[in-house]
Amino acid sequence: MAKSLKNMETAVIHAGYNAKDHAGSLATPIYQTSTFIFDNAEQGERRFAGEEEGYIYSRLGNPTVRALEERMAELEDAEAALAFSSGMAAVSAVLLAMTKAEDHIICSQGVYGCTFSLLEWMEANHQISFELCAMETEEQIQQMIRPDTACIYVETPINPTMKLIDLEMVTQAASQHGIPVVVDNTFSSPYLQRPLTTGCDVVVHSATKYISGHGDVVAGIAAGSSKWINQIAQSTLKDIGGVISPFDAWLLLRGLKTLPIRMDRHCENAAYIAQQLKKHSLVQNVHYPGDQDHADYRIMKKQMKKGGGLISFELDGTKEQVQKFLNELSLIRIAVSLGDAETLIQHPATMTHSAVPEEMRSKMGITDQLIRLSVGLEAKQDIWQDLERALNAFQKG
Ligand code: LCS
Repeated sequence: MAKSLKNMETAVIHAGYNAKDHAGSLATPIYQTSTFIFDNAEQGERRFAGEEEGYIYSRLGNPTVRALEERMAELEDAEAALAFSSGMAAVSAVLLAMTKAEDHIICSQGVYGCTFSLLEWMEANHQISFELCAMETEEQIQQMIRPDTACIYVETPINPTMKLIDLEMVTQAASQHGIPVVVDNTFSSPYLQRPLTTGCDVVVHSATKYISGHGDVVAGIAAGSSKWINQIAQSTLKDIGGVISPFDAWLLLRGLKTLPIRMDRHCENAAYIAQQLKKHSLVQNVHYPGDQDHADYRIMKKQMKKGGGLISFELDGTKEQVQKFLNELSLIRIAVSLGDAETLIQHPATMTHSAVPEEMRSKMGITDQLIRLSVGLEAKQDIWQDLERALNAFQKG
Protein backbone atom coordinates (compact mmCIF):
# COMPACT_ATOMS: atom_id res chain seq x y z
CA MET A 1 0.00 0.00 0.00
CA ALA A 2 1.21 3.50 -0.81
CA LYS A 3 2.18 5.30 2.36
CA SER A 4 -0.44 7.43 4.02
CA LEU A 5 -1.52 10.33 1.80
CA LYS A 6 -3.00 13.01 3.98
CA ASN A 7 -4.86 15.09 1.41
CA MET A 8 -7.97 13.41 0.13
CA GLU A 9 -7.63 14.94 -3.36
CA THR A 10 -4.32 13.06 -3.66
CA ALA A 11 -5.41 9.89 -1.87
CA VAL A 12 -8.40 9.30 -4.19
CA ILE A 13 -5.92 9.10 -7.09
CA HIS A 14 -2.91 7.35 -5.57
CA ALA A 15 -3.71 5.48 -2.36
CA GLY A 16 -3.45 1.70 -2.42
CA TYR A 17 -1.70 1.41 -5.77
CA ASN A 18 1.95 1.30 -6.73
CA ALA A 19 2.54 1.10 -10.50
CA LYS A 20 5.98 -0.46 -9.92
CA ASP A 21 4.25 -3.62 -8.73
CA HIS A 22 2.20 -3.80 -11.96
CA ALA A 23 4.61 -3.41 -14.92
CA GLY A 24 4.40 0.37 -14.63
CA SER A 25 0.74 0.43 -15.64
CA LEU A 26 -0.67 3.90 -14.84
CA ALA A 27 -4.22 2.55 -14.53
CA THR A 28 -4.75 -0.29 -12.07
CA PRO A 29 -4.82 -3.51 -14.15
CA ILE A 30 -7.99 -5.61 -14.07
CA TYR A 31 -6.96 -9.04 -12.79
CA GLN A 32 -9.80 -10.88 -14.48
CA THR A 33 -9.04 -14.27 -13.00
CA SER A 34 -10.92 -16.63 -10.73
CA THR A 35 -7.87 -18.32 -9.26
CA PHE A 36 -4.09 -17.99 -8.75
CA ILE A 37 -1.52 -20.68 -9.61
CA PHE A 38 0.69 -21.99 -6.80
CA ASP A 39 4.38 -22.74 -7.49
CA ASN A 40 3.88 -26.11 -5.82
CA ALA A 41 1.61 -28.01 -3.45
CA GLU A 42 3.55 -26.89 -0.39
CA GLN A 43 3.00 -23.24 -1.30
CA GLY A 44 -0.73 -23.92 -1.61
CA GLU A 45 -0.69 -25.46 1.86
CA ARG A 46 1.21 -22.48 3.30
CA ARG A 47 -1.19 -19.97 1.75
CA PHE A 48 -4.26 -21.76 3.05
CA ALA A 49 -2.63 -22.00 6.49
CA GLY A 50 -2.01 -18.23 6.43
CA GLU A 51 1.75 -18.81 6.72
CA GLU A 52 2.54 -17.10 3.43
CA GLU A 53 1.09 -13.93 1.93
CA GLY A 54 -0.34 -14.26 -1.56
CA TYR A 55 -3.50 -14.73 -3.53
CA ILE A 56 -5.42 -18.03 -3.59
CA TYR A 57 -8.83 -17.59 -5.23
CA SER A 58 -10.71 -14.41 -6.18
CA ARG A 59 -13.48 -14.87 -3.61
CA LEU A 60 -10.74 -14.66 -0.97
CA GLY A 61 -8.87 -11.75 -2.54
CA ASN A 62 -7.88 -10.26 -5.88
CA PRO A 63 -5.24 -7.59 -6.65
CA THR A 64 -7.64 -5.15 -8.37
CA VAL A 65 -10.12 -5.53 -5.52
CA ARG A 66 -7.30 -5.16 -3.00
CA ALA A 67 -6.25 -1.83 -4.53
CA LEU A 68 -9.82 -0.55 -4.12
CA GLU A 69 -10.00 -1.82 -0.53
CA GLU A 70 -6.72 -0.14 0.40
CA ARG A 71 -7.79 3.12 -1.21
CA MET A 72 -11.13 3.09 0.61
CA ALA A 73 -9.41 2.26 3.92
CA GLU A 74 -7.21 5.30 3.50
CA LEU A 75 -10.13 7.57 2.55
CA GLU A 76 -12.19 6.49 5.56
CA ASP A 77 -9.20 6.62 7.92
CA ALA A 78 -9.72 2.91 8.56
CA GLU A 79 -7.19 0.18 9.27
CA ALA A 80 -8.78 -2.00 6.61
CA ALA A 81 -11.67 -2.21 4.16
CA LEU A 82 -13.55 -4.82 2.14
CA ALA A 83 -15.40 -4.51 -1.15
CA PHE A 84 -18.74 -6.23 -1.85
CA SER A 85 -21.01 -6.94 -4.80
CA SER A 86 -23.61 -4.42 -3.53
CA GLY A 87 -24.28 -2.04 -0.68
CA MET A 88 -26.75 -4.55 0.77
CA ALA A 89 -24.08 -7.30 0.59
CA ALA A 90 -21.88 -5.01 2.72
CA VAL A 91 -24.67 -4.09 5.17
CA SER A 92 -25.79 -7.71 5.62
CA ALA A 93 -22.22 -9.04 5.93
CA VAL A 94 -21.44 -6.51 8.67
CA LEU A 95 -24.68 -7.00 10.63
CA LEU A 96 -24.56 -10.80 10.44
CA ALA A 97 -20.89 -10.89 11.45
CA MET A 98 -21.59 -8.70 14.49
CA THR A 99 -24.62 -10.56 15.80
CA LYS A 100 -25.89 -13.99 16.82
CA ALA A 101 -29.32 -15.35 17.76
CA GLU A 102 -30.88 -13.59 20.79
CA ASP A 103 -28.89 -10.40 20.16
CA HIS A 104 -30.39 -6.92 19.88
CA ILE A 105 -29.63 -4.10 17.43
CA ILE A 106 -30.44 -0.42 17.96
CA CYS A 107 -31.07 1.29 14.64
CA SER A 108 -31.64 4.92 13.69
CA GLN A 109 -35.31 5.74 13.12
CA GLY A 110 -34.92 5.92 9.38
CA VAL A 111 -32.79 3.77 7.11
CA TYR A 112 -32.80 2.71 3.46
CA GLY A 113 -35.84 0.49 2.78
CA CYS A 114 -33.88 -2.74 2.15
CA THR A 115 -31.81 -2.22 5.31
CA PHE A 116 -35.11 -2.07 7.19
CA SER A 117 -36.31 -5.24 5.41
CA LEU A 118 -33.03 -6.97 6.31
CA LEU A 119 -33.53 -6.14 10.00
CA GLU A 120 -37.08 -7.48 9.84
CA TRP A 121 -35.82 -10.67 8.17
CA MET A 122 -33.08 -11.15 10.77
CA GLU A 123 -35.66 -10.76 13.52
CA ALA A 124 -38.19 -13.14 11.95
CA ASN A 125 -35.72 -15.84 10.92
CA HIS A 126 -32.69 -15.53 13.16
CA GLN A 127 -34.04 -14.17 16.46
CA ILE A 128 -31.91 -11.02 16.21
CA SER A 129 -34.25 -8.27 17.37
CA PHE A 130 -34.06 -4.58 16.54
CA GLU A 131 -35.46 -1.34 17.85
CA LEU A 132 -35.61 2.02 16.14
CA CYS A 133 -34.30 5.01 18.05
CA ALA A 134 -34.71 8.69 17.15
CA MET A 135 -31.19 9.29 18.53
CA GLU A 136 -31.88 12.94 19.24
CA THR A 137 -30.30 12.70 22.69
CA GLU A 138 -27.78 10.43 24.38
CA GLU A 139 -30.44 9.47 26.94
CA GLN A 140 -32.70 8.06 24.21
CA ILE A 141 -29.89 5.70 23.23
CA GLN A 142 -28.85 4.87 26.79
CA GLN A 143 -32.45 3.90 27.62
CA MET A 144 -32.51 1.35 24.79
CA ILE A 145 -29.16 -0.29 25.50
CA ARG A 146 -29.53 -3.80 26.93
CA PRO A 147 -26.99 -6.45 27.94
CA ASP A 148 -27.70 -8.23 24.65
CA THR A 149 -27.29 -5.12 22.45
CA ALA A 150 -24.69 -6.20 19.90
CA CYS A 151 -24.43 -3.07 17.79
CA ILE A 152 -25.83 0.36 17.03
CA TYR A 153 -26.58 1.01 13.38
CA VAL A 154 -26.84 4.59 12.14
CA GLU A 155 -27.66 6.14 8.82
CA THR A 156 -26.82 9.85 8.57
CA PRO A 157 -28.02 11.74 6.62
CA ILE A 158 -31.06 9.48 6.70
CA ASN A 159 -32.49 8.29 3.38
CA PRO A 160 -34.77 10.04 2.29
CA THR A 161 -35.77 12.44 5.08
CA MET A 162 -32.30 14.04 5.35
CA LYS A 163 -32.38 14.04 9.16
CA LEU A 164 -28.91 13.91 10.73
CA ILE A 165 -27.61 12.05 13.75
CA ASP A 166 -24.81 13.36 15.92
CA LEU A 167 -22.17 10.65 15.59
CA GLU A 168 -20.07 11.90 18.50
CA MET A 169 -23.13 11.64 20.74
CA VAL A 170 -23.84 8.07 19.56
CA THR A 171 -20.27 6.92 20.13
CA GLN A 172 -20.28 8.47 23.58
CA ALA A 173 -23.33 6.41 24.53
CA ALA A 174 -22.02 3.23 22.91
CA SER A 175 -18.46 3.32 24.18
CA GLN A 176 -19.55 3.25 27.82
CA HIS A 177 -20.94 -0.22 27.10
CA GLY A 178 -18.33 -1.38 24.56
CA ILE A 179 -20.98 -1.60 21.83
CA PRO A 180 -19.74 -1.13 18.25
CA VAL A 181 -21.28 1.62 16.12
CA VAL A 182 -21.86 0.99 12.41
CA VAL A 183 -22.49 4.01 10.17
CA ASP A 184 -23.93 3.97 6.66
CA ASN A 185 -21.93 6.76 5.01
CA THR A 186 -23.49 6.41 1.56
CA PHE A 187 -25.08 9.87 1.41
CA SER A 188 -21.89 11.74 2.28
CA SER A 189 -18.97 9.71 0.95
CA PRO A 190 -15.68 10.04 2.86
CA TYR A 191 -15.14 13.43 1.22
CA LEU A 192 -17.94 14.99 3.29
CA GLN A 193 -17.98 12.83 6.42
CA ARG A 194 -15.57 10.40 8.09
CA PRO A 195 -17.41 8.58 10.88
CA LEU A 196 -14.40 6.57 12.07
CA THR A 197 -12.67 9.80 13.10
CA THR A 198 -15.51 10.42 15.57
CA GLY A 199 -15.05 7.01 17.19
CA CYS A 200 -17.45 4.88 15.15
CA ASP A 201 -16.27 1.33 14.50
CA VAL A 202 -17.35 0.33 11.01
CA VAL A 203 -18.47 2.37 8.00
CA VAL A 204 -20.58 0.87 5.21
CA HIS A 205 -21.31 2.27 1.78
CA SER A 206 -23.50 1.62 -1.13
CA ALA A 207 -20.56 2.28 -3.48
CA THR A 208 -23.18 2.25 -6.23
CA LYS A 209 -23.68 5.92 -5.40
CA TYR A 210 -21.04 8.65 -4.97
CA ILE A 211 -18.04 6.27 -4.82
CA SER A 212 -18.85 5.18 -8.37
CA GLY A 213 -20.51 8.43 -9.39
CA HIS A 214 -21.36 7.28 -12.88
CA GLY A 215 -24.43 5.07 -12.49
CA ASP A 216 -22.75 2.04 -14.02
CA VAL A 217 -21.98 -0.31 -11.14
CA VAL A 218 -23.67 -1.87 -8.10
CA ALA A 219 -21.17 -2.35 -5.25
CA GLY A 220 -20.55 -1.98 -1.52
CA ILE A 221 -17.76 -1.20 0.94
CA ALA A 222 -17.16 -1.85 4.63
CA ALA A 223 -14.26 -0.16 6.42
CA GLY A 224 -13.08 -0.14 10.01
CA SER A 225 -10.63 -1.60 12.49
CA SER A 226 -8.60 -4.67 11.45
CA LYS A 227 -10.38 -6.60 14.20
CA TRP A 228 -13.83 -6.11 12.69
CA ILE A 229 -12.75 -6.23 9.06
CA ASN A 230 -10.83 -9.50 9.55
CA GLN A 231 -13.80 -11.00 11.33
CA ILE A 232 -16.10 -10.05 8.43
CA ALA A 233 -13.54 -11.19 5.83
CA GLN A 234 -13.21 -14.59 7.45
CA SER A 235 -16.93 -15.17 7.99
CA THR A 236 -19.70 -13.43 6.10
CA LEU A 237 -17.64 -12.22 3.14
CA LYS A 238 -15.75 -15.49 2.62
CA ASP A 239 -18.61 -17.90 3.33
CA ILE A 240 -21.66 -16.02 2.08
CA GLY A 241 -19.52 -14.73 -0.74
CA GLY A 242 -20.91 -11.38 -1.88
CA VAL A 243 -17.61 -10.36 -3.45
CA ILE A 244 -17.17 -7.63 -6.05
CA SER A 245 -15.90 -8.48 -9.53
CA PRO A 246 -12.45 -7.18 -10.56
CA PHE A 247 -14.04 -5.10 -13.32
CA ASP A 248 -16.50 -3.44 -10.95
CA ALA A 249 -13.63 -2.73 -8.54
CA TRP A 250 -11.79 -1.09 -11.42
CA LEU A 251 -14.82 1.08 -12.24
CA LEU A 252 -14.88 2.26 -8.62
CA LEU A 253 -11.14 3.02 -8.65
CA ARG A 254 -11.76 5.10 -11.76
CA GLY A 255 -14.79 6.88 -10.31
CA LEU A 256 -13.01 7.65 -7.04
CA LYS A 257 -10.36 9.77 -8.76
CA THR A 258 -12.89 12.57 -9.28
CA LEU A 259 -14.81 12.16 -6.00
CA PRO A 260 -13.77 15.51 -4.44
CA ILE A 261 -14.42 17.47 -7.64
CA ARG A 262 -17.77 15.78 -8.17
CA MET A 263 -18.85 16.22 -4.55
CA ASP A 264 -18.02 19.92 -4.58
CA ARG A 265 -20.22 20.38 -7.66
CA HIS A 266 -23.03 18.18 -6.28
CA CYS A 267 -23.03 20.31 -3.11
CA GLU A 268 -22.94 23.62 -4.98
CA ASN A 269 -25.80 22.58 -7.26
CA ALA A 270 -27.88 21.14 -4.42
CA ALA A 271 -27.46 24.28 -2.28
CA TYR A 272 -28.73 26.38 -5.19
CA ILE A 273 -31.68 24.08 -5.97
CA ALA A 274 -32.66 23.91 -2.28
CA GLN A 275 -32.80 27.71 -2.13
CA GLN A 276 -34.90 27.89 -5.30
CA LEU A 277 -37.28 25.22 -4.02
CA LYS A 278 -37.66 27.05 -0.71
CA LYS A 279 -38.70 30.22 -2.55
CA HIS A 280 -41.38 28.46 -4.60
CA SER A 281 -44.91 28.83 -3.27
CA LEU A 282 -45.96 25.25 -4.11
CA VAL A 283 -43.04 23.59 -2.35
CA GLN A 284 -43.19 22.72 1.33
CA ASN A 285 -40.67 21.38 3.83
CA VAL A 286 -37.44 21.47 1.89
CA HIS A 287 -34.94 19.21 3.66
CA TYR A 288 -31.34 20.06 2.82
CA PRO A 289 -28.69 19.71 5.56
CA GLY A 290 -26.61 22.54 4.07
CA ASP A 291 -29.49 24.99 4.60
CA GLN A 292 -29.15 27.14 7.72
CA ASP A 293 -32.84 26.56 8.48
CA HIS A 294 -32.46 22.76 8.48
CA ALA A 295 -33.29 21.35 11.92
CA ASP A 296 -29.92 19.56 12.09
CA TYR A 297 -27.75 22.29 10.55
CA ARG A 298 -25.66 22.35 13.75
CA ILE A 299 -24.86 18.65 13.33
CA MET A 300 -24.01 19.20 9.67
CA LYS A 301 -21.49 21.90 10.62
CA LYS A 302 -20.02 19.62 13.26
CA GLN A 303 -19.50 16.43 11.28
CA MET A 304 -19.88 17.15 7.57
CA LYS A 305 -17.77 19.27 5.28
CA LYS A 306 -20.77 20.46 3.23
CA GLY A 307 -24.47 19.71 2.87
CA GLY A 308 -24.25 16.99 0.19
CA GLY A 309 -26.08 16.44 -3.07
CA LEU A 310 -29.48 15.21 -1.86
CA ILE A 311 -32.63 17.15 -1.13
CA SER A 312 -36.08 16.01 -0.17
CA PHE A 313 -39.21 18.16 -0.25
CA GLU A 314 -42.98 17.93 -0.22
CA LEU A 315 -45.69 19.11 -2.59
CA ASP A 316 -49.15 19.90 -1.34
CA GLY A 317 -51.15 17.38 -3.32
CA THR A 318 -52.30 13.80 -3.60
CA LYS A 319 -50.00 10.93 -4.49
CA GLU A 320 -51.37 11.07 -8.05
CA GLN A 321 -50.60 14.79 -8.31
CA VAL A 322 -47.07 14.20 -7.05
CA GLN A 323 -46.66 11.46 -9.69
CA LYS A 324 -47.94 13.85 -12.34
CA PHE A 325 -45.25 16.37 -11.29
CA LEU A 326 -42.55 13.71 -11.72
CA ASN A 327 -43.95 12.80 -15.14
CA GLU A 328 -43.66 16.45 -16.26
CA LEU A 329 -39.88 16.49 -15.82
CA SER A 330 -37.70 15.97 -18.86
CA LEU A 331 -34.01 16.64 -18.06
CA ILE A 332 -34.41 15.12 -14.61
CA ARG A 333 -34.89 11.35 -14.80
CA ILE A 334 -37.31 9.35 -12.68
CA ALA A 335 -35.08 6.67 -11.19
CA VAL A 336 -34.00 5.29 -7.85
CA SER A 337 -30.28 5.39 -6.94
CA LEU A 338 -28.39 8.62 -6.34
CA GLY A 339 -24.99 10.23 -6.57
CA ASP A 340 -24.76 10.06 -10.35
CA ALA A 341 -23.83 12.76 -12.85
CA GLU A 342 -27.49 12.79 -13.94
CA THR A 343 -30.08 14.44 -11.66
CA LEU A 344 -32.46 11.71 -10.48
CA ILE A 345 -35.81 12.02 -8.79
CA GLN A 346 -37.92 9.40 -7.03
CA HIS A 347 -40.97 8.95 -4.82
CA PRO A 348 -39.81 7.13 -1.64
CA ALA A 349 -43.28 6.02 -0.43
CA THR A 350 -43.90 4.01 -3.60
CA MET A 351 -40.29 3.27 -4.56
CA THR A 352 -37.21 2.99 -2.27
CA HIS A 353 -39.23 2.73 0.95
CA SER A 354 -42.33 0.94 -0.34
CA ALA A 355 -41.33 -2.23 1.56
CA VAL A 356 -41.47 -0.34 4.87
CA PRO A 357 -44.94 -0.74 6.44
CA GLU A 358 -47.07 2.41 6.11
CA GLU A 359 -47.25 3.05 9.85
CA MET A 360 -43.47 2.86 10.11
CA ARG A 361 -43.05 5.06 7.06
CA SER A 362 -45.09 7.80 8.66
CA LYS A 363 -43.06 7.45 11.88
CA MET A 364 -39.95 7.95 9.76
CA GLY A 365 -41.49 11.03 8.11
CA ILE A 366 -41.99 9.47 4.67
CA THR A 367 -45.29 10.87 3.45
CA ASP A 368 -46.98 10.35 0.08
CA GLN A 369 -46.03 13.97 -0.65
CA LEU A 370 -42.29 13.47 -0.09
CA ILE A 371 -40.01 13.57 -3.12
CA ARG A 372 -36.27 12.84 -3.15
CA LEU A 373 -33.96 14.62 -5.55
CA SER A 374 -30.37 13.55 -6.21
CA VAL A 375 -28.87 16.69 -7.69
CA GLY A 376 -26.48 15.87 -10.51
CA LEU A 377 -23.63 17.64 -12.21
CA GLU A 378 -25.55 19.43 -14.97
CA ALA A 379 -25.72 23.25 -15.06
CA LYS A 380 -27.74 24.20 -11.99
CA GLN A 381 -29.87 26.65 -14.00
CA ASP A 382 -30.95 23.82 -16.32
CA ILE A 383 -31.89 21.61 -13.38
CA TRP A 384 -33.96 24.42 -11.85
CA GLN A 385 -35.60 25.30 -15.16
CA ASP A 386 -36.86 21.72 -15.46
CA LEU A 387 -38.18 21.71 -11.89
CA GLU A 388 -39.83 25.11 -12.27
CA ARG A 389 -41.60 24.08 -15.46
CA ALA A 390 -42.93 20.90 -13.84
CA LEU A 391 -44.03 22.89 -10.77
CA ASN A 392 -46.00 25.26 -12.98
CA ALA A 393 -47.71 22.29 -14.64
CA PHE A 394 -48.45 20.89 -11.17
CA GLN A 395 -50.11 24.19 -10.26
CA LYS A 396 -52.31 24.14 -13.36
CA GLY A 397 -53.10 20.41 -13.04
N1 LCS B 1 -27.50 2.19 2.14
C1 LCS B 1 -28.10 3.28 1.64
C2 LCS B 1 -28.13 4.54 2.46
C3 LCS B 1 -28.69 3.25 0.38
O1 LCS B 1 -29.27 4.37 -0.07
C4 LCS B 1 -28.67 2.04 -0.35
C5 LCS B 1 -29.31 1.94 -1.69
C6 LCS B 1 -28.04 0.92 0.19
C7 LCS B 1 -27.46 1.03 1.45
C8 LCS B 1 -27.96 -0.38 -0.53
O2 LCS B 1 -27.03 -0.30 -1.56
P1 LCS B 1 -27.09 -1.15 -2.92
O3 LCS B 1 -27.17 -2.58 -2.53
O4 LCS B 1 -28.27 -0.71 -3.68
O5 LCS B 1 -25.77 -0.81 -3.57
N2 LCS B 1 -30.14 3.01 -1.96
C9 LCS B 1 -30.89 3.19 -3.01
C10 LCS B 1 -31.73 4.29 -3.17
O6 LCS B 1 -31.93 5.18 -2.36
N3 LCS B 1 -32.28 4.23 -4.35
O7 LCS B 1 -31.94 3.07 -5.02
C11 LCS B 1 -31.02 2.32 -4.19
